[in-house]
Amino acid sequence: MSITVSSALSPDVFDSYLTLVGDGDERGAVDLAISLLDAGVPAQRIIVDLIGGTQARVGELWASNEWGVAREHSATAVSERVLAAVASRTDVPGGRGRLTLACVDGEWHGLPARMLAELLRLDGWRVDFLGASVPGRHLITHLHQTGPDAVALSCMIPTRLPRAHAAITACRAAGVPVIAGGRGFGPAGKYAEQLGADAWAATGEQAVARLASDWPPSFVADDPGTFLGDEEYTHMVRSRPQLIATAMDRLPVVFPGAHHYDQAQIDATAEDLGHIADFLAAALYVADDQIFVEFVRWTAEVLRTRGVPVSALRVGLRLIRDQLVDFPAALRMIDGGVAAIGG
Ligand code: B12
Repeated sequence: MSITVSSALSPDVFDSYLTLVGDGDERGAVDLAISLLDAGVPAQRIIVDLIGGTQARVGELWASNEWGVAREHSATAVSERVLAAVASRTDVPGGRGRLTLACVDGEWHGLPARMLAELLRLDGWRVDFLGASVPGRHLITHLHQTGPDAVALSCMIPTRLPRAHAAITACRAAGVPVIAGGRGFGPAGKYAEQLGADAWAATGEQAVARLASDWPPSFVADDPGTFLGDEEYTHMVRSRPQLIATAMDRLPVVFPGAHHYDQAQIDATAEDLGHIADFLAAALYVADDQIFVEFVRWTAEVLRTRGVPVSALRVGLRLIRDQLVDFPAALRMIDGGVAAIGG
């Protein structure tokens, strides 16, 4: 395939790439990306615009139920290989310093972090990429072994914020400044600041610019303490299994259709209740109702595209709410979520 630079990232290229990853055509997708590189398209544009842009589209196709989970997984796996192929064909000078990049414990969105790793590498950093879901203590061990200039911490979903806080606190205690990123840190990175990160960047390219121009940071965040959770948060975390088990027991009483659920439906329901508990816990941790309200809104939309009535979500929320009558902030958050999906 021969592509000129001017038309390199035309809509046709995006369409072709989406078709290739949607077909699980690893070879074709790699060939397309390499032909772009050969035509002079900067690796950064392939990473951010083509791979990143396509991943966003993959997310929409999954959310609207046009693509199943397997197709999303396959497309993501192909893009991981494309990213690796692009990286292996780019030489960079190095010399900026050494940096550790990790996803927060329980955070499985490894590809956005990997994209950032390659962008930083292209800018001359030596990057130790630790991948998805890195337990805090192993991250710290790695810091002691390698002595990096910075830690870049990726968090794509807010449920991981309490773990992000623990990791940020431990990194700073080890004397290594932290740059945080990923949409889990909230609009304009507000939770990154709240949890004591030294810096935040919205995108990989902004992170590259920030680290190139102003590092180590002149501004040092206040230490917000090692734990922000209050009694309600602690209760949510400790009683999570019980909350879900009780809700599952009561489900057929308030939702008779559940009597006929097969095992897959039972598992899916328990998983959904788990998400309710996890998002509620995260919202309590940073004391921001919006995390929970947005989650409820998003879940209602995902269920709607799958033909599941919003009443099913209301039932789930009520089953959890009934068990939290002594917890005013949790009740307020659940009520806010219910109101967001129309009472
Ligand atoms: C692929 C994917 C997955 C895959 C990830 C596989 C992998 N190897 O990465 C799997 C299947 C594991 C997955 C699981 C889930 N996912 Co998912 N996933 C996606 C999807 C479709 C693409 C992710 C991606 O590659 N994005 C591409 C890059 C380009 O995104 P980006 O944000 O622009 O990345 C840049 C910045 O974030 C930034 N950045 C990232 N990290 C860092 C770090 C630092 C330090 C800095 C400075 C910057 C930075 O730099 C990146 C490069 O520019 C997104 C949709 C989307 N729009 O992203 C959903 C998405 C992220 N997932 C979502 C959800 C809800 C989930 C699940 C909870 C689903 C579920 N019900 O189980 C689980 C959670 C799993 C977990 N505990 O982590 C939501 C998150 C919404 C939210 N914030 O609450 C999204 C947004 C989908 C959606 N619209 O609803 N997912």
